[in-house]
Amino acid sequence: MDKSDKPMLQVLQGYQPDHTPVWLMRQAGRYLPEYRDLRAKAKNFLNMCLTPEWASEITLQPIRRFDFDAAIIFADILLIPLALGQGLEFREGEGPVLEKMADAAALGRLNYDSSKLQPVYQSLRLVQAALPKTTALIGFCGAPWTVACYMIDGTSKQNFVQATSWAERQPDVLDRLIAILVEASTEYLCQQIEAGAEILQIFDSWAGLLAGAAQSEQFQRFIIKPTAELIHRVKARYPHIPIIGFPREAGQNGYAAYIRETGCDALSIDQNVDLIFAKENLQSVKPLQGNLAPELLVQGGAAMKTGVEKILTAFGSKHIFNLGHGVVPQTPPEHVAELVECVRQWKP
Ligand code: 1CP
Repeated sequence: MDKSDKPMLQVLQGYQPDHTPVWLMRQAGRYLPEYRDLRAKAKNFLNMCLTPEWASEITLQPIRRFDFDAAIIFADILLIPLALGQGLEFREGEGPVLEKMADAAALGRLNYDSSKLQPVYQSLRLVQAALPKTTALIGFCGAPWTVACYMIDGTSKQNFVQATSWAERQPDVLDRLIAILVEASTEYLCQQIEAGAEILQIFDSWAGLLAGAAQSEQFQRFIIKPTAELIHRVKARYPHIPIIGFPREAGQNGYAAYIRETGCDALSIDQNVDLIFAKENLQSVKPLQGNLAPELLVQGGAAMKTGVEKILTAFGSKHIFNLGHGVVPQTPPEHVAELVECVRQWKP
C-alpha cells in the first residue's frame, strides 16, 4: 500500500512516522468552552449529533485548537439502538436513558432504519472536506456487547446487572440481540467509510464485565466472536480501512486474545495495562494505542509529563498516543495543549 501522508495511517500501515501520532478519546466535549457554547444553543445532545452543521463543527473544534493527528466524528454509540427503533433520551446531568428491553419479545420489535443515521454520514462528508491534509478521520461504533448492555439495562446506573444476567441465564437470547447488532453495525461502519471515514474504532467500553477468569467462555462468545464477525464483514467490503479495537478493562488475557483473534489492525488499551506486559505481549503482535490515565491530564504539570514520557519510552514506534479512556469534563484545555506538545517534541 502507498505510504499515506497522515501519521495515523502510517502507523496503521506499518510505516514509521516522523512523530508519534496523537488524538484523544472524547477530544470534543464539555471540557472545551466552545463546545459548551454550542451545546447551550443546541439544547439537546441528540439534536447536536444529528444536525450535520453542528456535529461537524464540534468534530473540528479540537482539531483547530490542538492540531491532533486524527478527528473522530461527533456522534454516539447509542445511535444504533435509536436506528433500531429503541427509545433513547439524553437527560441533563443524568446521561443516556434507553427504553429497557424487558424480554426476548422486545427483540422482534427491533428494525434497523438506516435513514435515521444519514445525518452522521453528512457530518463525515463536511468534516472530510474541511480537515487539514495530514489529519485522519475516524468513524466509530460501539461493540455489540457494550451496545447490548445499554439496550438491555437502559442505563449504566446498575452496573448492567440485567445484561450480565442474560449472558449467564439466557445466552441464546443474547446471541440473537448481538447478531442484530453485528448486522446493523456492519452497515453503519461501511456507510461511514463511504462518507469519508479513513479509520474505524470499535468501543467496547464494558468488555471488563466479562473479563473475569470464570467468564472466559462468555468473553469468547459475546466479545471476541461478534467483534471478529463485524471486522470480517467490514473488511470483506473495505479491506484497506484499518480498524482499532478497544475492549476496555479486558485484562491481560482478554487483550491478548482480542489482538490475536478479532482481526483488528491495532489495539487501544486502558490505563491499567502494565507497559512492560503490553510491549512484550501485545505490541509485538500489532500497533497499540493509549494509555495515559485521564486523571493525569486533569492534574497536568510534572506528573503528566512523567506519565507521557514513560509511555512514549515503552512503546517507541508502532504506537498511537491516546488516553486509557475519554477526556473528563474537568480537564483544563491548557493541559491538553501541553500534552500534544510533549508528544510532538519527544525523541527516542
Ligand atoms: O454534552 C454532553 O453532556 C454529552 C456528553 C457526550 C459526548 C461528548 C455523550 C453522551 N456522548 C458524547 C460523544 C461521544 N460518545 C463520542 C464523540 C467523539 C469524541 O470522542 O470526541 C464518542 C466516541 C462516544 C462514544 C461513547 N458513548 C461511548 C464509548 C466510549 C466511552 O466513553 O466509554 C459510550 C459508553 C457512550 C455512551 C454515552 N454517551 C454519552 C454519555 C455520557 C455516555 C456514557 C454514559 C454512561 O455509561 O453512563
